[in-house]
Amino acid sequence: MSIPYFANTEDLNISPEMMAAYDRDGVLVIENAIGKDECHRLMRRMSMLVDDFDDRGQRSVFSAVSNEQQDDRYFLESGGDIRFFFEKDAFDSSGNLQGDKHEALNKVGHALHDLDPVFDAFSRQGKFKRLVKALGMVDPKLLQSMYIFKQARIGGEVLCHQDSPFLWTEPQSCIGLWFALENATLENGCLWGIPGLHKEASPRGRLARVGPNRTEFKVLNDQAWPEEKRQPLEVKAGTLIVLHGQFPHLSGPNNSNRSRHAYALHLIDGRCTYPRENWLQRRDDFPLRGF
Ligand SMILES: O=C(O)CCC(=O)C(=O)O
Repeated sequence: MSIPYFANTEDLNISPEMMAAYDRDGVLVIENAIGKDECHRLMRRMSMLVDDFDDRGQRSVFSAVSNEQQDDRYFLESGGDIRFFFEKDAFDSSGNLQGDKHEALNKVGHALHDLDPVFDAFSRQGKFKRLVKALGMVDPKLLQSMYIFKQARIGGEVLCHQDSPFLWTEPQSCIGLWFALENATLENGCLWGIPGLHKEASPRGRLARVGPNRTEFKVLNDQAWPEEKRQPLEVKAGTLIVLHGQFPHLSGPNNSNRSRHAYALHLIDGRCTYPRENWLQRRDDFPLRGF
């Protein structure tokens, strides 16, 4: 059965059919969840943040083509900051940035929703609060935000993964809200997912800090993902894809000449324990906030 697409009902109200689809598949696709004006507002704001970013300083690459950890401090301390990560193919063989910085970044994260007024106002809308509460979150906290560029031609592939291993809580509670800011197609690297596997007893792995600047990905279940069951999630700009923390998902490389910008916000339930070993930590003076 293919993953259904739902039209937005007023203010993202969740119908019993939507609830049943999320429970069955671990993913919920809601078209026109945000307006084109909102997409453009976030894109314009990001463009201004990139204008202000000095690309001659820190140059950290983000790649999601293996479980290899990103053990640099720039990444590990990004949970409480707005940091910029490049595509690996943005550099030539001598390490020089090729082209414009606006077309070289992989993502910006991970506290846009707390530190930037435009992303804060977007992320803390009542309709998103009602949505995650309807899906069972009692005390939603906004943990992580990422602006994902999936650049034309160099936008890297994201291997099949779940989000809970990276945003572990006890018990598990992570939900991802992934907003397409531009059309996402097979050509420019739309999301894909494998429905139903979120019902497994536990996430298939866990990323944990094992030293001050060192993390390790511990495999808890080494079965291969049944990739033959994966389904493409081609969507129009303005669509929201709600991802259960244990929903396996991926995206292909972008070989086209069109970018595929997206904004992803991850929430956890404040009633759950958030371990000190998680890679993403915040300073004590910068606590997690809800809506
Ligand atoms: O946007 C993508 O290509 C991947 C996003 C993703 O994996 C996530 O938001 O968890």
